[in-house]
Amino acid sequence: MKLLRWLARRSGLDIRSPKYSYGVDPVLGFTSARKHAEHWVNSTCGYCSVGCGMQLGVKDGRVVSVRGNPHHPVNLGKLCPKGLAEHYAIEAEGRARYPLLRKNGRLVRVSWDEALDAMVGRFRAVQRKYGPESLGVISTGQLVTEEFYTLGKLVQLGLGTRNYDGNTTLCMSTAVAGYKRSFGSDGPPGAYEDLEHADVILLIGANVAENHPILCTRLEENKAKTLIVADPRVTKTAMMADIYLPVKPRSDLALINAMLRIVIDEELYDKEFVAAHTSGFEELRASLAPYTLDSAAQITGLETALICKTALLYANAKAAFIGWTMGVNHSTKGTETVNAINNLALLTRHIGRPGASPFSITGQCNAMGTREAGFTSAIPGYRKFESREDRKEIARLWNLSPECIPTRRGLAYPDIIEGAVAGKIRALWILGTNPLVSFPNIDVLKHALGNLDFLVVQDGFHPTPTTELADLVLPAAIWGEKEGTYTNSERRVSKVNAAVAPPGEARTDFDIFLALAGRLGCKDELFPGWREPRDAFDEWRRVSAGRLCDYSGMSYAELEASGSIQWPFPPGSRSRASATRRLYGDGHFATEDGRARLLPTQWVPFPEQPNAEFPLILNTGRTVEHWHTRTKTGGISILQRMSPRAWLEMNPQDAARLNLHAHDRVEVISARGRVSRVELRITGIVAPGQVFLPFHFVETNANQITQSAFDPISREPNYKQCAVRVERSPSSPVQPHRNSFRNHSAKGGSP
Ligand SMILES: Nc1nc2c(c(=O)[nH]1)N[C@H]1C(S)=C(S)[C@@H](COP(=O)(O)OP(=O)(O)OC[C@H]3O[C@@H](n4cnc5c(=O)[nH]c(N)nc54)[C@H](O)[C@@H]3O)O[C@H]1N2
Ligand SMILES: Nc1nc2c(c(=O)[nH]1)N[C@H]1C(S)=C(S)[C@@H](COP(=O)(O)OP(=O)(O)OC[C@H]3O[C@@H](n4cnc5c(=O)[nH]c(N)nc54)[C@H](O)[C@@H]3O)O[C@H]1N2
Ligand code: SF4
Ligand SMILES: [Mo]
Repeated sequence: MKLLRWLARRSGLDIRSPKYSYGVDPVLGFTSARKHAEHWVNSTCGYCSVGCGMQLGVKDGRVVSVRGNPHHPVNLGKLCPKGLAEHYAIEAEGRARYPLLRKNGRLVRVSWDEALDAMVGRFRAVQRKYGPESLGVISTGQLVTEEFYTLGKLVQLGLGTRNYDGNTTLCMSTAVAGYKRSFGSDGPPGAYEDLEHADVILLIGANVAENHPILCTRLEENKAKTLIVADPRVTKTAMMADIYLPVKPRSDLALINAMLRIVIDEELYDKEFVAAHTSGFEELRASLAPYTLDSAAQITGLETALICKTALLYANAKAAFIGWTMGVNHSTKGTETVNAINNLALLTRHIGRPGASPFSITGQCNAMGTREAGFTSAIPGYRKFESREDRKEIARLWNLSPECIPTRRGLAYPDIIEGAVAGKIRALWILGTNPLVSFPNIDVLKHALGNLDFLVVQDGFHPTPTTELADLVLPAAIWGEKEGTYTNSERRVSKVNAAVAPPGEARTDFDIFLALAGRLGCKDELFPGWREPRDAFDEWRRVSAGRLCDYSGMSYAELEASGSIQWPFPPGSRSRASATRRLYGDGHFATEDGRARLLPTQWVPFPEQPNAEFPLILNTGRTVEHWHTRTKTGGISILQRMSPRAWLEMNPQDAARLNLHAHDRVEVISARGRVSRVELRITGIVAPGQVFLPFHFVETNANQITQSAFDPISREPNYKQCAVRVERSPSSPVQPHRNSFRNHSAKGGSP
């Protein structure tokens, strides 16, 4: 009981309140409050891509509680701390309630009619003056698939601009590009249950213990595995490993290439599979010449014996799984690193079998949905802009002439921002993302947004650092207030349901899109008779038929009944239990010749190496309690109290050299700017020469100092390395920061 009281206090819960009964979550030891709901609504968690099944407890028209859905195959009733507190986001302070239009420099409340008229009027005026492509749109991985499908058609065909991308380019575009290059299509080939079947699991730059916590329960189920973790930082996940590889920042590509060389030199590869199902073996072999054990040891900082051991364990495993996330993707060499990972899986045939997969763990709840249906970097259904057949087919499905379908994709996210800096993008619509906190090298972004004629921001919260700069703010419903589907990292489609109505005059993104289509005069052509998300889902099922991401056998009724379904799922597919199929089990890939491509890759040092002025390497990332820019979690006291502010991790050797002490306030300075008054943590979690800063906190914004360097193939930012120096802050008293976004207004979580 004492422990319970302590946990409750720490979590901001009043344990004495008779309104609550308390239970300790069996997985995380987290105390959960179960208010007495009148009824429960099945849904899916709206944070990370694990896609846990949830039930929202409703009482008197409010969501008073959530609990894990015991029947959902992903989580079997478990939830992590963010999931357990997600309902507090619905009533958190700072929800956007009314459309706001800037008049005489101030945002003032207007009607929806005035808001949408202003948006269409201004967008069309800009497009008339500067051309259709002077309009840019930046979306997200956090809407439902039905909304992504609708938005894609609306932007590409209704608004008529190709310059449309999402925050997924800050996140998953590297994995998408890597999969397309190696296998001919996007789509993670494996399933979460592979974590239970694999005998060797290699996690590269993936801190699942903080960021995909429920996946850890899968890892724990598998007692027979050897877990290998490659991360420059001794994360909670690294602490779970049997073998920890403390790689130097951005040296993974050299490590994997050395492993590939060992696999080939020792003839540990599957010769039959390679001959029958891949192309490019000889070019790959030749490209590996520089990656001797000695050179790899020098680049990675790992002992040669450790590299050897890792290669042999992986190659000799019955089924080996490689999972990666942002430690790989957030790099100018990200796509090539994904290709090297795929090379390794292909040579050893650790793909398409139970336990065996090269698996991108993904990030946001529905990053997969926008990849499948979103019409940003591909035509819906993983169709290619460049393919005449694909364009003809989609035009036929949509009853349009093939000339309407763009023949190439427009600008990627960073290039839209560059376009605004250059004055080519003149109006921008940002929805479901908060770039003023999340985009690298923020000053460039501020400059870009300052250049625009008109900025629309559509968000569930206001003010946020981005809505504050808007000319028009559109208030959106969020998770808990809307219906549709999410796809998780293992291609599992789950139903999302509304438990309550949105606050004030906020509307679902879906409703906003249809209202805009009406005003643009394209509603009847693009969305004939549509009224609800189900209409979009039904069309998407037809459009996805026969594609890798085939939804055609699914229905809302079946999703509700079975909890979730993995694609591909054509009509007549077997029941959910037996539908956990893997891609490429037959050795046939989505390339023109059906063979997977073995691709040569080359390691180079990361841009902006440390130097005399900026001697430390800055790594940025996440913590379990917070979600990205904290619009959702910053107002939840249960989470905010656990992690109230940013910190900088520094190795004791560096701290001693700089004469810094634990809890000192420090300045973190790069060639682009500084982050002020961060609390110093002195810890061996980071190696000498490296520091780590979470990016969640706008008042100490890591992206004030990160660099504008992007992967040339995927356009993903190099968030994980830049050169900085650290100094003790001047000992002035702490001033409340102008932008200390909701740090002092945390509500929710306490009864
Ligand atoms: N709690 C929480 N969970 C989340 C999110 C959140 O905001 N909060 N966001 C979700 C989203 S959108 C995403 S994309 C995922 C991200 O999930 P992760 O990728 O796990 O998250 P990060 O903390 O960004 O980075 C992962 C790790 O990469 C390591 N790393 C840095 N440089 C290198 C390198 O050169 N090599 C290697 N091997 N590793 C390196 C970092 O030290 C860090 O531990 O999390 C999702 N889940
Ligand atoms: N330095 C550094 N920067 C990073 C990263 C890093 O590791 N280091 N990680 C990058 C990665 S992987 C990611 S994914 C990005 C994430 O960066 P962002 O996308 O900017 O982060 P979020 O806070 O998730 O922003 C989502 C926004 O959508 C709003 N919202 C929520 N639900 C809805 C809805 O249903 N409709 C609408 N219209 N709005 C909604 C939220 O209030 C919030 O403002 O950050 C990137 N930035
Ligand atoms: S692991 Fe991810 S999906 Fe599951 S409860 Fe936590 S945040 Fe939600
Ligand atoms: Mo992400």
